[in-house]
This record gives sequence, structure tokens and C-alpha cells, in this order.
Amino acid sequence: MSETSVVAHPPETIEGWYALHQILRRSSAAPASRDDEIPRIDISRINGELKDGWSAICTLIGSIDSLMLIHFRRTVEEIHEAQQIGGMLRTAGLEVSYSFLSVTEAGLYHITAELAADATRRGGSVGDAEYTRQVKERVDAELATDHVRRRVYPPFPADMPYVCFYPMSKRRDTGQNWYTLSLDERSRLMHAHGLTGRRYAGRVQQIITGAIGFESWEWGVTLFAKDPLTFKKLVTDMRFDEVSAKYADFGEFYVGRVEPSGSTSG
Ligand code: 76R
Repeated sequence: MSETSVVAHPPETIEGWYALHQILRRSSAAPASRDDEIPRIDISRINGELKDGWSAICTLIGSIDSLMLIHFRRTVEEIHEAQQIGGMLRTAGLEVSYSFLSVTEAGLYHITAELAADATRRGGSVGDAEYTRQVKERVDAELATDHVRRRVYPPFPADMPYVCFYPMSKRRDTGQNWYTLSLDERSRLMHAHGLTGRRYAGRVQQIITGAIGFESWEWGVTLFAKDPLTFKKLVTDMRFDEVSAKYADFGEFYVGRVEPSGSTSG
């Protein structure tokens, strides 16, 4: 077998709402109109009965695309309904140019590392009955905290009008592979990442959504801020933070403004 005996377990995760990001572009067939003219869309019609989740319409700035719709819903079926909103905009001369399906995710690196070490100490293993019982207990405790509930059921960012969305993955190169690092090492790196991020508490609301199995990218990063410059500062700080410096790959960045009238929360 291979050179290392390290078993690289995935972290336990807590998932909440499904998410769909739809990027819309003025279709070439659309009648010529001013570039910054965004059609009025009443998505409250569609979201009227919504109890869990919300949608936001964001005007994209500095992009050849015009709009980004962000939908959070309880089920993929409800996401599919929300997806039709993007399709309906065809009549307004817009077509979906990119979409990203994911689900809100809180990765429990520290807890998983702790319980895995505990399993080894008692002569058991990750995934055995005692481990499974402990995971359930810890997940329930985490879900009871405001902090974790906000990560998986993020509130609508009422006082943060700017948005930045981009997909990312962790690197899987030879000699630089996130997925072959030990759980302890990933836990250490993610702890440091959290500390860097916490410096932006109150200035940024970040929503991490997992897309493994749904998209070719592994995560969606959705940031809301009071000041767009905060995106540049935060993402720069993250580039210098060890985990992003060594292991992060990024897709396109979409920046814009959340339309206050175009959102519903439930
Ligand atoms: O402390 C905690 O409870 C949460 C710690 C935390 C986790 C687990 C955290 C905090 N993040 C976590 C997970 Mn994050 N985050 C990003 C990016 O541009 C880049 O380099 C990366 C894009 C930013 C800007 C950011 C910001 N984070 C993740 C994950 C899942 C990884 C996995 O499971 O392997 C990704 C992909 C990711 C990416 N992160 C924070 C922030 C900020 C601002 C915080 C602090 C938030 C807060 O404390 O409220």
C-alpha cells in the first residue's frame, strides 16, 4: 500500500438550507436598452408562502452579467421552483449564464478531530456505535447555538447591501493535497482560518455552502458587507492565511448590490 498510514477522515458537517445562485446576462436577442436598466421583478409573488429561506436579487456591478439571484430553500424541490424565476426573466430579455447549486454547511473539524482521537484511545474507530452516538450529541449541541444556526440558516443580510460571490475548491495536487492531510492538520488550519475571519466580525456576513457532488467547484463563498472595499481586504487577508495560501483555488468573482425591494424573508 501507500507511504502513509494516516487515514484522512472527512470532517462531520451540519447542513441546512439548499442554495442556488443564478447569474443572468442580457440575452443577445434582447432589444437594445441601457446597460444599467434592471427589470423590476416581483419575486414576492413567487415567495409569498415561504416559511423557510429567502431570495435576493442583486445588481451586478463591473460585470458583463447583469443580475445575480440567490435562493435559500429547505428542499431541492423548492430550489427547483425558485429556479423558474430565472427562467421567467427570459421575457425581460435576460438569460441564465451560470448557476451554482449548493447547501449551507458548517464543517466540524475540531469536534471530528477530538472524537476521532477519543475513538482511537478507547480502541474503537471512527464510525463505530460510540463515535456515532457522540457525533449526534455534539451535532445537537452545536445546532442549539445561535452561532451555528446562523451558519446553516443564514438570516437575510438586512444592513449589508453589498454582495460578493465566488466558487472555490481545495487543491488536490501531488504534494499539496488538502484531502490527504490528517484531520488534526486540517483542524489546525481551519481554526487559524476562523481567527483571521473573525477580525471581520460585524463588517461581513459570510455564508459557506458546500457543493461537493453538486458542482465541479467544492464550495460557494457568499459574502455580504457594508462597504465593498471590505471584500478586497478580507479576501487579501485570506490569501495570506495558510489554508488559502496553500490549498485554495478560485473561480469567477461576482460583485454587486442587493436590491432592497427584491428580497423576501420568511
Ligand atoms: O469559527 C467558526 O465557528 C467558523 C470558522 C469557519 C469555518 C469552519 C470560518 C470562518 N470559515 C469556515 C469554513 Mn470561512 N471563508 C472562506 C472564504 O477567499 C478565500 O481565501 C476563502 C473564501 C472567506 C473569505 C471566508 C471568510 N470557510 C470555510 C470553508 C469550508 C472549508 C472546509 O470545510 O474545508 C470555506 C471554503 C471557507 C472559505 N470564514 C470564517 C470567513 C470569515 C469572515 C469567517 C469568520 C466568520 C465569523 O466568525 O462569523
